[in-house]
Amino acid sequence: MKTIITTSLAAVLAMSVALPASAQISDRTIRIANGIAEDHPVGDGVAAMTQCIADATDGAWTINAFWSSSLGDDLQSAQSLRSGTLEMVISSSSPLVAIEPALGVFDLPFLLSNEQEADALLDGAFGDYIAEMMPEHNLVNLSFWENGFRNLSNSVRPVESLADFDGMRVRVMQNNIFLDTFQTLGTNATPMAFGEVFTALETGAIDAQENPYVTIDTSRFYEVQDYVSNTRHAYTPFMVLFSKPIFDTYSEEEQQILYECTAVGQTVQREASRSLSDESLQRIKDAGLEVNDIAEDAMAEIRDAVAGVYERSADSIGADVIERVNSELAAIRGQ
Ligand code: KDG
Repeated sequence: MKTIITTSLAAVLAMSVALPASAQISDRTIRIANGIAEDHPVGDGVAAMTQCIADATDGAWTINAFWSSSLGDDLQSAQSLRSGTLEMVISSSSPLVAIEPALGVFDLPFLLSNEQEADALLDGAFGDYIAEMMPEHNLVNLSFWENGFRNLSNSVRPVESLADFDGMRVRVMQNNIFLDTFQTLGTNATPMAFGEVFTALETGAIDAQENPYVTIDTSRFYEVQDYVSNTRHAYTPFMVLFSKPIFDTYSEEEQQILYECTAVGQTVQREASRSLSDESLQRIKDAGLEVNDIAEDAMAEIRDAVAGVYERSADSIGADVIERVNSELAAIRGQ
């Protein structure tokens, strides 16, 4: 009898080893939450990621994206991931500082100068360092996509100098570093979830907000604003986050598909973000908004005014995180 059981067990083990990889792929549905509209470049990334997943799973997975905060705001959605009740969120890092304060490093004013630096920082050792902080919060960061360089829009006046910020009622993300930055600039800053911004601008509850051109365009903020100033005061990434409680139920092959296909989405999304930016700016101008650059001497005064945010934020972000980002950026810049 023992011989028969041993033989049967060997046969089962042999089959499991020999089973085609597809046997490790189950039927699954992945819901994706985010706050922007589908015609934002994130939509391009999601479409590319979805096609990659369809090919890799032979159609076994269904991807459902929910746009314009329809599943809740960024922080609410991230909390759902942590509890295992939602699979994925594509969110700016900024509102998630309530979960991991170190993410505030990306909100430091004028930290990054261009997209090349951003890609090198996020796709290199520093991005890995930040991603490794997520599992303790029941989150898995699959990839960094691009929110982009943020510019101020408002309905009061062109902002051409530090003084022009004075008294402006500006919505900022729910993040103390952005709050400190815009209070230091002299504004009356109000933290607010992204999904509330359009109505607050439309009703006049606030005068201003700050976002990349592609967001000002695709979320139609230009319909309720009059001025846009090319401040480029911060570059914020999108985090493509997955629920760790759900991720842990996936086979190794399924987990690899998530990493590989969000990487495919990253390439497409970043390209779309950068190619659409100029089109978005033109649509903003065509809508009649007054768009201005800020002279270098005025920008220098603005940068100097907010330099103190770094020191005031060091404790919340973590001195080691700031030291790490500075050394990584020095290496990227060849300094
Ligand atoms: O879900 C999309 C938001 O995370 C993103 O648009 C956040 O930039 C943002 C803002 O201003 O709230």
